[in-house]
Amino acid sequence: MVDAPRLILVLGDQLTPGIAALRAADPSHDVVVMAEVGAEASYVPHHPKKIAFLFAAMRKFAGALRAEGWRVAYSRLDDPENTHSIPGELLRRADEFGASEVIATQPGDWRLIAALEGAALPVRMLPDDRFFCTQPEFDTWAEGRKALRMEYFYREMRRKTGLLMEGDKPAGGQWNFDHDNRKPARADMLRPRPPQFHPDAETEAVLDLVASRFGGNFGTLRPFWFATTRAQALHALADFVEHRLVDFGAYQDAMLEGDEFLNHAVIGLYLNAGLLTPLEVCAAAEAAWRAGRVPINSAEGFIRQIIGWREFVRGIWAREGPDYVARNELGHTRALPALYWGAETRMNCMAQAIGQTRDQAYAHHIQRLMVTGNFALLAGVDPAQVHEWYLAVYADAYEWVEAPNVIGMSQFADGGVVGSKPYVSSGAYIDRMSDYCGSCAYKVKDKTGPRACPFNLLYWDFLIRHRDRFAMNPRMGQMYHTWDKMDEVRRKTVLTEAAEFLTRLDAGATV
Ligand code: FAD
Ligand code: DLZ
Ligand code: SF4
Repeated sequence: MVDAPRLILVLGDQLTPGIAALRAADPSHDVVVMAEVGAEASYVPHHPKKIAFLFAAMRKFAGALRAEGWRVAYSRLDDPENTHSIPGELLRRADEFGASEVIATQPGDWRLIAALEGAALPVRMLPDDRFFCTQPEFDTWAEGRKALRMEYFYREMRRKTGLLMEGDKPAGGQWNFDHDNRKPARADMLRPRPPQFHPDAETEAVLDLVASRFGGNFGTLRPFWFATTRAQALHALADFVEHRLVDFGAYQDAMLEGDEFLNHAVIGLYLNAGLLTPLEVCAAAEAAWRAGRVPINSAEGFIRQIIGWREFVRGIWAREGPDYVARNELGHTRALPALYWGAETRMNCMAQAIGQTRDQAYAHHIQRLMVTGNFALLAGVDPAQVHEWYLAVYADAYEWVEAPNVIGMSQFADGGVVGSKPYVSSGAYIDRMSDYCGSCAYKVKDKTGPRACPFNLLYWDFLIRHRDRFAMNPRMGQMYHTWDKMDEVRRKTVLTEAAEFLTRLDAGATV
């Protein structure tokens, strides 16, 4: 008698040929299970472009596995037998193939880990080893430290990977070149944009499906231009390294109206779905620097995002556990304003960041952190609602990477696990780094009055509401000092106008 096959689960963000579950499988015997299911497509109202990207990439990955000789049981969303959950599809396939065991790679979402642990058949979950740093290594690094700071972790990762190292010294004599970065950008019609991939017939079929099932979700589906295969994603990477990496460092924090991508790579969605590996991405950037095609501040700044921030947040997510997404250290309870879902706003920075999020399922780091994230934090929005919004609207969003960035870095709802102080700013920062303020209905220079920039009002309101917590923070003392020196009438006006603004926001007025 032939042994029963095992089911090899490959999730939508596990589209990597060498992923742990596939490595542990026997292609001549086992059955790969992939499934488009309602539960995954609707745990948050994902942007239609995100769903289409994943379904198209999943279908093509399944085709590539079949071409290599794998047996793949693929469930399409509209298969009549589809049970619409991952455990349900595993049970159905176990019945179909006489399998009694599942091999999976650990999902990047505690909800799905719990679902697999509770499945009515045994699931062997292997660690996801597509990261430079294993979880035991991260835990060893974190053990006994008073605070976990990315910069020190990053240096360990440089040493471990050997990226941008000269012997045991950092290339160029410094670990971090950010003092050369953070320049505002000027509008430039000739700035090269990321390549656009024309949908083929298979992707078009997915687009029709997504339009009919998820057309009501926030977000524009067409034109759809994302890469959906590894070959296309590699092309997108090469295009970035050739055309945009050169000025990545200088303009990584800049924001410009109508220029959604600037010098960013726009590869997060490919990395997180598994179409690209972090090593090949970093190696390509390092090679460009060694060949003298890009400066060290750009290569270093870019590689730091990947072996530093990306690995750091992965370690934090795994270490902090399932309750992390429910943390709310600052006790914020305001409902997420309707403008996040596209309701009209007079704040040009918010309209720009949210408008491009609707159209492209993309905003770059500083838009996420210093515009939409900053506003939600200053306004005291419930972090769980902020977390769900970010998880839904970005094509690169999965809990393991989104939650530490939102709950931690952006909303300070973890009380300082990810960052040492909250990322808050008045309108001045946005004005310095963007061209948004020039065409805004508000005046960034106005601190009070009918056209005062809401960020200016809410900034002080936030700091004063949380004075007990932050006044002793050495990096924030100066702000309280500035407030205390302000004229008393002015201080009162700021707080009164901030309260009025928040009342209008809660009432659903266009702000
Ligand atoms: P680039 O700016 O070109 O950077 C290159 C790569 O570095 C990215 O593709 C990404 O893989 C990595 N990277 C950069 N910053 C970070 C970071 N802080 N954490 C992890 N990786 C990073 N990134 C996600 O991948 N998914 C998310 O859901 C996500 N949510 C975020 C929410 C908030 C509030 C903030 C402030 C940041 C978030 N980020 C998230 C990080 C960052 O904004 C995106 O990785 C980046 O904008 C993706 O675009 P890009 O590929 O053009 O990145
Ligand atoms: C995000 C997503 C969506 C929209 N749909 C599916 C799906 O139908 N099938 C699937 O296997 N994965 C999907 N995903 C990705 C999962 O939600 C993801 O694997 C988990 O959130 C863990 O990161
Ligand atoms: Fe945003 Fe204020 Fe500038 Fe308007 S004035 S774009 S609200 S920062």
